[in-house]
Amino acid sequence: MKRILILIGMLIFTQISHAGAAPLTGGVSEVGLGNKVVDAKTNAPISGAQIAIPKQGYKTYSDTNGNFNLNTEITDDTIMSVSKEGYRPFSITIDKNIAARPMVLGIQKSDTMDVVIDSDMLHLGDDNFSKDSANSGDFKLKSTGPAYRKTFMMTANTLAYNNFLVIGSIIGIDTKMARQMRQNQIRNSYASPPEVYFNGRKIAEIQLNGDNQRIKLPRALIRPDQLNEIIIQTGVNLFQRAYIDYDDIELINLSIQTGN
Ligand SMILES: [Ca+2]
Repeated sequence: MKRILILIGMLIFTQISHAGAAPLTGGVSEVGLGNKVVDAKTNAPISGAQIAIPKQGYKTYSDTNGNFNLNTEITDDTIMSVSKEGYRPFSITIDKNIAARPMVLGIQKSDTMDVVIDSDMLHLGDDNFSKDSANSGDFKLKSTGPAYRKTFMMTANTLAYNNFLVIGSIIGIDTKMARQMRQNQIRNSYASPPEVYFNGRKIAEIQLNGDNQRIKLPRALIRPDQLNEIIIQTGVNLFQRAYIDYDDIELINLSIQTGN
């Protein structure tokens, strides 16, 4: 089986530009203030976008100038999502430091070919995890078990394009590589990577946590004008032999997008 290594796109860093040069009132940095949602292409401010911290059940909206404040405390890494009709669901993993500076979030207009598979926060695993796990502070949802499965339609004209499964954000992966990248604090164990199946074939392993991960769907596997199926199976702790300890992970914003 061909192993496809998915690296975190640097996209997140292009999409968040810290407008930190302009100090806030009095030069005092106040957490969660001075953020903005803009159109990624035109930079025009976007009003009425919903900004959510799903783990906290926190929601707020951008004002007529696209501005919003996060009136909630961010401690550990957590997923923040932005949604607005006509735009692709957007999410980024933020932490205390990122939240402390003004964030400019560029969101993209949705494409008519986009297929939104799921925009809910999903928790895969068994609710048994170490506090040192990557982003463990973020786990609040009950796990739906070790695998996520969903069917969706793909039209015949998608065959004219490259199609990608896009995962908006994913946290909690405790692979060896995630440990090497210091995405978690676990010293003495690691897990196998989550696996992605498309129409019954494994198409990827996800080694790292991150935002906007894109997995190419092999064209030959696409079933045009029929239901297609995606399965995401979380990994297992490779150092726990007494029982199966699934790696507890969370992800948000699954979609199919065309691209290059
Ligand atoms: Ca577990």
